[in-house]
Order: sequence, then C-alpha cells, then structure tokens
Amino acid sequence: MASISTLPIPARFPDPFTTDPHIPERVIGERRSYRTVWVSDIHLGTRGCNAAMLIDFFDHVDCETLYLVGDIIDGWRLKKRHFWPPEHNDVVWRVLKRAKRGTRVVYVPGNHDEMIKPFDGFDFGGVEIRREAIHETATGKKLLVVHGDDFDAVMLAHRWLAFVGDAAYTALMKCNVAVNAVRKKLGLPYWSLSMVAKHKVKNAVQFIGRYEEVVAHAARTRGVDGVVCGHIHSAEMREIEGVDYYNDGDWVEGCTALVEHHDGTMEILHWAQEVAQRSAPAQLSLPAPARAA
Ligand SMILES: [Mn+2]
Repeated sequence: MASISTLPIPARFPDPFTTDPHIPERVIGERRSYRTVWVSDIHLGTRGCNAAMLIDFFDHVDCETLYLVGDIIDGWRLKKRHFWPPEHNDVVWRVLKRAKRGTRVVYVPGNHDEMIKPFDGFDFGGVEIRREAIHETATGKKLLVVHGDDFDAVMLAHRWLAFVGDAAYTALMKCNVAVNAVRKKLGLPYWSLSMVAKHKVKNAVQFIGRYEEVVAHAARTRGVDGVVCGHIHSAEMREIEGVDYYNDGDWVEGCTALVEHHDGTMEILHWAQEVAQRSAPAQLSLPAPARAA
C-alpha cells in the first residue's frame, strides 16, 4: 500500500471550504445541466494541459455525476520536474467544490496517474477512487468506465503512433522544406518527409480504429451495453459490433468532454469551438440581395 507522502503531487490541495481559486469562479446566467459528464487526459502538472479551457468548462457546466476517466494528474512528468501553476490548483479546487456541493465524483485513474490506483475503493474529500466503474444511463444502458490503458498490452506494437497528430504533421511539413533546401544545396534529389509523415498519420488513424475495436470487443465480453474510455486523446462515439463505444478525448489538444443529457442522449462537447463561437462577434443576418428577374 503506497503512502500518500510518496505521491509526486502537491502536499496540500486547495480546501474549497476555506480558500478561493486563483481564477474566480464565474457563473454566467444558469449553468448548463447534464446528467453525467466524463472528462479525461487532463495531464495536470504538464505544460500541455489546457487548464484555462477546462476551468471555463467547469464554470459553464453542471452535472449530477462527474467521471474523471484517468490521466488527470500527470505523475510521470511531475516526478521528473515540478510544474504546478495556480490554474492547475484551480482545476482541483473546482472538482472538490463540485463534490462538496453534492455532485457525485468518481475518479478512475489511468497510466499517468497510476500512483492513485492503490487507493481503489477509497474516498477522498467526496471523490470516489475506482479502478473501473459501471454507469447506468437514464435509458438503463450499462456502460463500463475505464481509462483504457489496460488495452496497451494488446496494442503495444503501434502505441506511439496514436500520438502523431496534426501538430506533429504540420511541424514535419515545415521541416520537409528545410531538409530539402539543404539537400538541394548538397546536390541531393528531393526526398519527401511528407510522404513518411503521411504514412505515419495513416498508421495513427489505423491504430485508433483498431484500438476502438479492441476496447469495444472487451466491453462485449463483459456483457455491458457500452464503454467509456479516454487514453488515446481521440474523442469518438460510435457503435462497434453492437457495443456503444465512447471516448471523451482530452484536455491537451482536443479539449473535449462526453456528456449524457437528462434523457440519456449522449454527446461530445468540443469546448474550444464553444469558446471560439462565444467570443466571435454576432453575425449580422442581412436579407439576401434581390435577384434580377
Ligand atoms: Mn493514458
């Protein structure tokens, strides 16, 4: 049994009873209410974490049950170097405050926060730690909630390819120009890094598809109607061989959450898009110009 002092996380988390968050909590009008919210792959403790976007999300959305589907705190990275800005404490503050206000909070640890795993069954400040959970939707469907790293053993060969995203691809494209400028000076023929990159991206797409099938298949053998996971940073909801596969995405690039409406309808929220639309100037709807007869 691990001792709490060995956790590479701040010794003191903010007490939502006695402290205020760094970024004040905003309630603009009424919060959107959902039956259930799933978020994962937040990676608190890393520069990649989009804490500001997640804080905005928490300030606009309310739910009866909140599932934290793993890789919430990045213990791997925190062990190497301490990085914990006030905004990251603010995310923790909002989760704990939510629990105090009566939201059921279930934390299913992933691989980056595996140091939480030994606390399976424990309850910290109203946050239930569970290795996995079964969620029953408003329509009576049973969903297995897991982070999804347990399927890595099956997928090991192509694991890293999942993280070859658009950003990496764009960077490679720029690199391609530089590499070929040098090659030209040396009198070498054009060599397409983009072809290599495209091949890798294609493999990444194949990896994601294969991963989704593996997870759905495992869920089917468990006798549940569906599965909610994270891990591969790729939000998705689709039916695979009669099983509902849901992936809530991440808060590093995608900034997505999976939600269940009060009637049981499931939806993926793309929060970066919501924020962009909110701050965009109101579109003037002008009447279409009359056409010449
Ligand atoms: Mn993970």
